[in-house]
Amino acid sequence: MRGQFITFEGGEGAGKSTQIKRLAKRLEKEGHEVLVTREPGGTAGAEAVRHVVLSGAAQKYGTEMEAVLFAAARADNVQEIIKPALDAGTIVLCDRFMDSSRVYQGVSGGVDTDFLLAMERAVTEGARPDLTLIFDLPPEVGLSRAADVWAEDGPDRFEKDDLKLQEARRQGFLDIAQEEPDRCIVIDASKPLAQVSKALDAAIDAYFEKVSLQPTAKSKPKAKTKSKAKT
Ligand code: Z5A
Repeated sequence: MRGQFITFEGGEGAGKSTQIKRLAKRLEKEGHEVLVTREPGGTAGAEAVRHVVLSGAAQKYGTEMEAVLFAAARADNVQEIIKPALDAGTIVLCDRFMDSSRVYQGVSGGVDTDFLLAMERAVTEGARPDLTLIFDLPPEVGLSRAADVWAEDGPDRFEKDDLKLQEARRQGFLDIAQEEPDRCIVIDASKPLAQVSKALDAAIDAYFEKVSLQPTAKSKPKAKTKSKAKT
């Protein structure tokens, strides 16, 4: 049986990485096979592209060029990592995916929608997200959280954009959620960590129930061996 492809989307500092790590641990404990990946990234080639786009080195060539680079990185991640894992029945948790291209390159970058969607279709064939969790919060809150973890390099190419663009991106993700309610669930990411975790767990539980997902026989947690009876 094909695995489940779950993507995490939203603005900067929304808590996606924190929640993916926690959720992966939870699902593994429950006996699921889990694979975590991120975009841009996941493979050596895609990580190289990540460096080029996030450093801002490609910015001077325009947003279309950046869109193609994100799509190239995605193609590699899908072919090398995501699709084989899904074919093996694994739950794939991906930190950002195609909606980030729709929003960052489309909504705030002005790249033509038909061009973006054509690349999206070509690149994601056989690996369309089953569930997308959109972490929503005011951009100024997310940016201030992200600023706490910036290394000495400071903000990346997209974190430097002004608040108006960040607001447009927030709205872009919310619009996708509204257009595709069967795939997307919005999580209020402005809440304290424990509340966000609870909301995410509830969304995952409801989704697994909807698709009748159980741990695979191969990966079911082993029954605990009884401790030796005291004599
Ligand atoms: N991009 C694009 O343009 N087109 C594309 O197609 C794709 C991507 C795929 C990737 O950056 C960039 O590429 C991204 C879009 C663009 N723009 N930027 N920048 P990235 O992967 O380096 O960054 P990110 O995805 O934006 O992640 P992030 O800024 O690291 O945020 P996060 O993963 O959502 O948050 P976090 O690291 O889990 O949490 C941030 C801090 O907040 C951390 O200290 C946490 O402990 C704290 N935190 C987490 N949750 C909470 C709550 N609930 N309360 C308080 N504090 C919290």
